[in-house]
Amino acid sequence: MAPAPPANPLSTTEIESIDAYWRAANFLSVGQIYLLDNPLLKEPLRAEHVKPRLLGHWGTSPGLNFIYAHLNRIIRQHDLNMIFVCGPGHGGPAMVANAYLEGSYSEIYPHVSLDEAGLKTLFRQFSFPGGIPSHAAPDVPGSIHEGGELGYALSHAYGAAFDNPDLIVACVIGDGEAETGPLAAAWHSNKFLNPRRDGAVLPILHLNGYKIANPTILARIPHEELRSLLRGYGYEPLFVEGSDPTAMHRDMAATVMDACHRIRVIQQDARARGATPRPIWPMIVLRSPKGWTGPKTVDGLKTEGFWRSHQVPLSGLESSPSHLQALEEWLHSYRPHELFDDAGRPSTAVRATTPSGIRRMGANPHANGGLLYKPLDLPAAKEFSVACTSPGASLAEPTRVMGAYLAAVVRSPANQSNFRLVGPDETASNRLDAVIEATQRSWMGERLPEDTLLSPDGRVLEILSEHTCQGWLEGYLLTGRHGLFSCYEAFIHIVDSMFNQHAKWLDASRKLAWRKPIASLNYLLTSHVWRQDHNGFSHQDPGFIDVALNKKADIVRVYLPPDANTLLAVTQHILRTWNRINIIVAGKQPGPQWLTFDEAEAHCRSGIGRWAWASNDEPQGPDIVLACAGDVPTLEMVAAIALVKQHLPEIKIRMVNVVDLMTLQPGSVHPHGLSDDAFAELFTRDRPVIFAYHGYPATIHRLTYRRPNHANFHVRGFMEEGTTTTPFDMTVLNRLDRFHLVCDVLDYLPHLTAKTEGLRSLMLQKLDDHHRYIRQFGQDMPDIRDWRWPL
Ligand SMILES: Cc1ncc(C[n+]2csc(CCOP(=O)(O)OP(=O)(O)O)c2C)c(N)n1
Ligand SMILES: [Mg+2]
Repeated sequence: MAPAPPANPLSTTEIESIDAYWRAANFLSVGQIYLLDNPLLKEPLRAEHVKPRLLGHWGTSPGLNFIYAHLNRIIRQHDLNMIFVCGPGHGGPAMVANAYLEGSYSEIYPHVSLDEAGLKTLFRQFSFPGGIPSHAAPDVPGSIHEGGELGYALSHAYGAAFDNPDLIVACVIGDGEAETGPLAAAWHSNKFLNPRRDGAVLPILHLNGYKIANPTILARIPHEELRSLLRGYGYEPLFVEGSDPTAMHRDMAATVMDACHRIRVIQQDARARGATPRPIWPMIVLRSPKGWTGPKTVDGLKTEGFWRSHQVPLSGLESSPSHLQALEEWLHSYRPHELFDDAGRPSTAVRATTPSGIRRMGANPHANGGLLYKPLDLPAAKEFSVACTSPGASLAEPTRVMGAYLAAVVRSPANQSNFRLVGPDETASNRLDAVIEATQRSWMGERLPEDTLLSPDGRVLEILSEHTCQGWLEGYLLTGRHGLFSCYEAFIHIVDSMFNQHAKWLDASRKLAWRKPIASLNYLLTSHVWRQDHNGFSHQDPGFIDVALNKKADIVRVYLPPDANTLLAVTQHILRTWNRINIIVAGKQPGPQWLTFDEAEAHCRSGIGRWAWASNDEPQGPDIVLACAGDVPTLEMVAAIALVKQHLPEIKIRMVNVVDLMTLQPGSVHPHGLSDDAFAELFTRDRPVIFAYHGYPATIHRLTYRRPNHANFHVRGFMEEGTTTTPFDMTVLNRLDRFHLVCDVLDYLPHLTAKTEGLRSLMLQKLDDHHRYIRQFGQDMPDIRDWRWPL
């Protein structure tokens, strides 16, 4: 138990000034939702002063304002370095109101000045065409969390706190949000937070009792059950409950002080003694009415302290004089004339309660992480490359090679608090274990003598919650650091929606000059569709790429390195990029090494290219183009080419490998897209193209449908045929194997029919042999397992 905090009851004057601030923030929240004009109510309120469409969320806002006011107080009192993660991001009016009152808003947006004209702009712009969104979106100073899609506040908060020893991340969690799976898992982040090295998270469960139209679960379980639940998650919940403002200010001030005191004691203890038993961190449960201080009833129906206050409690104002009057009374209840002077400036009493400079939560650089961005110290990837004396002569496990490189990245003293690897318990399985050996896994839980590579100081974060992994990494990146998320390809779909949200965040952020670029969100998707033959159908899904392609072209990159050296070159590249989402799909199983490191690097730079050693189309040009993207499709295509060359050497083949999928899109759509001329140069204007692709065939068509020669594209890929079988059989089931590919070549070069029937029968025979062999012996035929590029 932490020693009692110093007694510090709020004086009457302090209560008055904090209440004035709260009233001002509430007034500004209501004003933003409702008013077009007459911001200081200098005239009687008329319907034309009110917005024609009322869009926003009132219910959560007074609680958020209350919390913000009290955090401001503790920041000022102890000069704390604190940011605010607003789980109920629909409380955008509150976030904006607070940034405005503390002055950070007008510094960034001078046209929203601290005067009457600025107030009018502030009100008008909210949820208004050409104005600002209704949530805690990137345009809100101090926000790293939009909160539109609920569930990620706590994992974002912890991500921000890792490796930021001085930072306290206050994280408001809606009691509805707390019902989501991602939020439930994120409570356990405290098992990974090291008080010696990391900052603190102060969760504040906002128990306002309701969601949109329902009570919340946590508000309707007995007090003791809630306390036990939160204690079970490893927190000491401190309760602030009630609705009387004066009593609540007093309680909240004491509780916030208690919580911060406990945090300080935990940190001092850990940092002075060096010991790191897992602390029981404090958290706050704020039980206050939803829509607190709003209309108590509307049309006779309970509104304050009920779900009816969630959005806009009073509506239809143009046709309802009584609602208009209720709004006017509601606004006047905050006594705006005491809070703003005649010119519309917040009063001295109100302004006196806010911190100054970068201690203001809207101006804290951690919430604009690009300001703190330091490039990674990257070792030369070439030193980690594998020998390649001739194409396909040697084998390598691509992700193991990448792992050795990442281990060097985490070992670099310059990167000690600047890089994290996250994953859902698959880092070793994905053969990145060198990173774990270099730094260990982060673990604050109990450790047994037989445990290996678990340490409070470990920098690899593993929790079996893809949501939490993603949230941590996003929080880490948004506060200016770097990282990589490695995941089974099929299960990355679990975070499809989080990916979407981050892509939207990046898209909106890059339009704001004041938001500085942050490091890219990097995914390594491995144990991919073609190498999950042991786990079967549930583990076979290449569709994340398609989710990613829906996002704006300039945000997303998809890399399909065909071998270990190319994976290494891509890794080195992506770790230097910013404001992107980079997706690498690469296998972990031993595979042929096709390119030297220098060739791989050049291949990555162009993103696509003809592989001369596999082609025989010069000087006269190809009869057919054989293209591939992905390590397994590349292997099968190269093997198919070997068969064609052996049996029909007169066929002129051009082999094209795609490592950067975005090169296929027109240059007008994606910055990496080839020009149409360059595309036609590679794929010709009239030759058949057979394309062996890692994922769903339609994706290649989608990317190339406007390209010259698209009508001649024939794509093989995953056809949703999966099961527990051999690796080669997976390709056969989906007609991506070398034998089917040879048949495709024969099909699309019909003038060769007379000479090719023998080869076709041989291929069908091979497929038949394969079918029988694997059923008899349980593994692939030796000439498949031991195949090497022969030429
Ligand atoms: C994942 C997700 N599901 C549904 C919604 C729709 N939604 C918006 S606000 C809300 C209720 C939130 O309640 P709570 O977290 O208690 O926030 P409060 O407004 O009460 O502070 C819901 C369901 C959402 N935004 N995100
Ligand atoms: Mg709620």
